[in-house]
Amino acid sequence: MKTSIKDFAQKLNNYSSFAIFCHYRPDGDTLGSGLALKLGLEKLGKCAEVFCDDEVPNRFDFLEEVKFVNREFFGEYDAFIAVDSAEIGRIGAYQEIFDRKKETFLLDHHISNTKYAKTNTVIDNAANCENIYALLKELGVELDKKIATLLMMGIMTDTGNFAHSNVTENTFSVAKELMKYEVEINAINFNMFKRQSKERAYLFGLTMEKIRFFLDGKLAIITVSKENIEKSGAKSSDTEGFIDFVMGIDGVEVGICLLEMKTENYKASFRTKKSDANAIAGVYGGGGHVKASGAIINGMYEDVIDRLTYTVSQYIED
Ligand SMILES: [Mn+2]
Repeated sequence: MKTSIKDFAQKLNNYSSFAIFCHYRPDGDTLGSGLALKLGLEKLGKCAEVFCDDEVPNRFDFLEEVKFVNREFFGEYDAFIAVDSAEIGRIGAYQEIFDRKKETFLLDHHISNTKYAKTNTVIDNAANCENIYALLKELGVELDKKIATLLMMGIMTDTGNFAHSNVTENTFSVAKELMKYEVEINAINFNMFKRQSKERAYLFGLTMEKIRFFLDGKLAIITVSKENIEKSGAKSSDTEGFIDFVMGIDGVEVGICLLEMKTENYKASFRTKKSDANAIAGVYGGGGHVKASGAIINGMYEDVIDRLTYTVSQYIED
């Protein structure tokens, strides 16, 4: 069942303590969503804690609030809220306690969302932080610089600094409101998009050296092997953004990044210019957005490449 932001806010108001869950491999949108919601609920006199079943990358250090992200679960709460997480599996190890809880909410922007909570609100905005903004407005929360910075971080992350085609009038109108609170967008840009470790730079080189092209150069596949992660000293979370580089290559319509998680187990990220990335990921039981999606694929490396090439050949549009 679909719930409007208004009904969602009304239901939330019935409770006074919340555990908020961000997705693993946390990004600016999920952390911005979770932390802004925590600060907003606290302004209403409620209690809220943020949980993420993963390490928070160093680039979030510029935010004082990042210390409020917990990895180990603790405490008791009236209700649970999942943010920016299309499937329950995205919240990692917390899925079991989430599933057992009666009072659950989710607020998300992925069209593939499986509506795994009791109260589900999915609005197809560019960033989930646009939805959190709408929720905080509905709850009557007065924004401040901290909340505005967190929300702007989510919007800038998921829109590639307002440059992706998912940007709408709403994106800009929320951003305009947030700018009233002196958000330092240069700091967000630097920390989200520019800053990197030496290890990441090295892994980037190792990965791009082995880029492979198929379907007359319309499909580009990069593979981040466990071996190269070890060789470079980088972390698997450092690969975020690699795929976006690939999409800038002349003639590439579909880009895939295969991140080797375990032997014969890959996390595939899909990017497309015109083709349906959600449909391509769907073949492997994954999903996401029309131009950006993901799936987990098992199999021998060359078989995975063959299957992916075939799948993309079926869905490619040019
Ligand atoms: Mn998001």
